[in-house]
Amino acid sequence: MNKSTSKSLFDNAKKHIPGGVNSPVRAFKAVGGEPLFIAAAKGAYMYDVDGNRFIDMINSWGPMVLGHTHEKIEKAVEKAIKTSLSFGAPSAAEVEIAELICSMMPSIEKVRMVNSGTEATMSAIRVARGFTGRDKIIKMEGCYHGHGDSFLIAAGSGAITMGTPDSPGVTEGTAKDTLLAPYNNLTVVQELINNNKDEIAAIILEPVAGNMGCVLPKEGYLEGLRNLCDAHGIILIFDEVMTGFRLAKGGAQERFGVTPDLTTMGKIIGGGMPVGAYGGKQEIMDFVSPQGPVYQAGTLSGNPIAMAAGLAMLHELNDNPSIYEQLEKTTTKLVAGYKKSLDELELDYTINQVGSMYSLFFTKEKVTDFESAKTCDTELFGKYFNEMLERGIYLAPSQYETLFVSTAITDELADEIINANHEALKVVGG
Ligand code: HOZ
Repeated sequence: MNKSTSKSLFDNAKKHIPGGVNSPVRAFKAVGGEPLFIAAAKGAYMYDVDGNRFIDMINSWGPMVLGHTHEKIEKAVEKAIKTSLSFGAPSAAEVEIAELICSMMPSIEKVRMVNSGTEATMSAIRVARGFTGRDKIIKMEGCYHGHGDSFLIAAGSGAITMGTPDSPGVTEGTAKDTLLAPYNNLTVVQELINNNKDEIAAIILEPVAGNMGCVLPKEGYLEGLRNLCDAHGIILIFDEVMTGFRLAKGGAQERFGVTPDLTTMGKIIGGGMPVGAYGGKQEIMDFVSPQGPVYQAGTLSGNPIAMAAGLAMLHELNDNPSIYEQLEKTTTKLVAGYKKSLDELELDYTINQVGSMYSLFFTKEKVTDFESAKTCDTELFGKYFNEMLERGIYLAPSQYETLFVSTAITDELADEIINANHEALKVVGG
């Protein structure tokens, strides 16, 4: 595969951008090799600057649930661009999208737009602290909630990949307010609550973890957290940046039937554009300025282009519920195809799947938390990633990420992916 233009761009990028990339996982450090620079994407495909074509299995880390440059979203953006690129003042689209989000996610009575998932989680925690008058939060090991200081403690995603789950630069004072529990472990959460009586403002987690690979909540886990929060006056926050509007219209909370107090959302509500949001119960959200005392603001919040893209995306999902069945069917087919190859080649593996999210872990352990995720053979994953890339399949460049299927993956493309997967596995493990 010709990578010469990507290579020279990367050489140049390293002179002016830390590590040559604007987000660490993209540097391909966890898989060996150098990043490809992307020139365009349409439907199921991404094209790099050297003219190579890939079936995209990341879909901008989730939001491109309808594939890239969906016609309706593209048209909505074209129309909005003619009005302005930014108002910094209220617009009708903000009202419409807020109403739509509240109707799709029933636990959300009021919602505030921000510009990224990181902003959403930082703001949600501040509101939870302001509302309860408490400082501490409980976070689950291996969950990733963006790069806010409070969350860079045993953090997943690029923080694991780069070996900095506890980042330098986070003060001891901040770190001591973040208490940790293993994912899927209610006993430790109960102990933390007992040992920090009336001090815990919030429990935050990804209801399906996507940043240590895809890890599902065990039966009763989310319900157990809900009960503990109710019993102790703690705010339950679901980080649905990945799962929101993807696992169901109403996200993981609809799929698993557990209602959080606050929800954080990300790029999918901007149709892939830089957007985030947090929302939840009215009595909590009314603590946000200017209604209440908790300050949070932003000129770009509710940006008209992002709102137009988000509205087009959410309307499409809201009006076509069969999309979710289609996504799950395709993903289940992929997973079945993978399993057949892995069994045939007698490789150690675990595959976790929920709806259109899945991960292939190179370990024979069940992956239910950060500890079990760490039993994976990451070296083997790196080889497998590169073999898949050679065969035109673009995976997330780390064992500790999730793959996201889009509606643009047809039955034929699914077969192509399964075949490529078989060939790649034969090379690395056969
Ligand atoms: N932290 C993101 C995935 N969990 C990756 C962000 C990016 O590189 O775009």
